[in-house]
Amino acid sequence: MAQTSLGEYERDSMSNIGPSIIAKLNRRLFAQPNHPLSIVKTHIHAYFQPLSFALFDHFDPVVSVKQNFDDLCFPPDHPGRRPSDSYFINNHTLLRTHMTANEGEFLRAGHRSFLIAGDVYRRDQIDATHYPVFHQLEGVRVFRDDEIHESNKEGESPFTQHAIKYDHESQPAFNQAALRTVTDSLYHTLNGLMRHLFGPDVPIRWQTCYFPFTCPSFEIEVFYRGRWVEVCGSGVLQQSILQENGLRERNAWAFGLGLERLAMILFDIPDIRLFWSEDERFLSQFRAGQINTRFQPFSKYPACWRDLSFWIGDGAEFDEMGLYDLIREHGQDLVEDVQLVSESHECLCFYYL
Ligand code: FA5
Ligand code: MG
Repeated sequence: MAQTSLGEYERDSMSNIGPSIIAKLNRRLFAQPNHPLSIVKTHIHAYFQPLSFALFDHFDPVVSVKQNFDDLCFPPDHPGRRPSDSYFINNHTLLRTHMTANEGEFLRAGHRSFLIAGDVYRRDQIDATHYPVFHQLEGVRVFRDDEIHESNKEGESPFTQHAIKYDHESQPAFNQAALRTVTDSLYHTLNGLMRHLFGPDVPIRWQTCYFPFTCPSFEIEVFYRGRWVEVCGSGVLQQSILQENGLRERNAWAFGLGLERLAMILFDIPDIRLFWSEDERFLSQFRAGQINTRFQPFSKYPACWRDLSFWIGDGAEFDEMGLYDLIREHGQDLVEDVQLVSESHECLCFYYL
């Protein structure tokens, strides 16, 4: 993928992207195989691979207003369209606010089961679970007509009756069998993914919600550190979107996962800002393919190592506790660890940080 550069775009009264966001545009966290976001992405792909989903990533986050909003049935007054909520390059162009913006081009290229992952940008609140740049992994599955069947009640998701009752009015071309097949498949596929990621014991819950481009729509939340964290939006794609992209098929589901939030829960990473850290004390904790890592907190101060060595005269006693007191007097609590690294009969060598 070529470097993203905003220099070639005209600016106008909608332009609102500052240097701190521009600095994030080409960071490519996915390009680091040992980065926790890459590890989560790869682990999700491993779940979908046997289901024949292809994964695409590394593509440009610059999209048109048409791709990000118009084509996805966002109403004209939707808050996401405002410069207060999204990062606009100009009146027609912005940094995508979700990966759904790229769905259409993959549908038009003929893909029917696919994952697309990338960086997305939103003006958002400041706290440990929100950041103006984050990563989403989107999945889409289009159903052939011969895959629609009257499913047996046993496998039916708790939301299927809800979906049938309320949503065939807003999507009139949907028949009940289609709605049932697609909703059940979505429910079982994403529940399976949550178990693949978190095992059987982590509590998850589903809620109905609203997206302009899906109906019915659902969110998944995971219970973590005493509260419910939203990790996924999903739903049955509006049939008009499939038609606009030239598909003969009428039925599809889609979902969008927040990769930072999944990685935070999986690895016990307490703050979303850590994903942008270039500090080895963060990066060295994670290895490609390992999902059982638990994040070990480290100082918020940059690492700073010092070596000390002492020559001890013949017959002299070395007062180790005296040394610790001396270091504490000078360095106070900034000194986090002091270790003896080598010892000979006349020399002691310590380092501290
Ligand atoms: C969407 O972005 C929809 N495009 C998802 C979707 C796709 C729905 C396909 C239906 C079909 P939402 O705004 O809820 O939905 O974001 C999806 C996930 O991204 C959230 O569940 C959350 O895990 C994550 N997320 C949202 N905002 C932030 C943020 N500021 N920082 C970190 N993660 C975020
Ligand atoms: Mg949401």
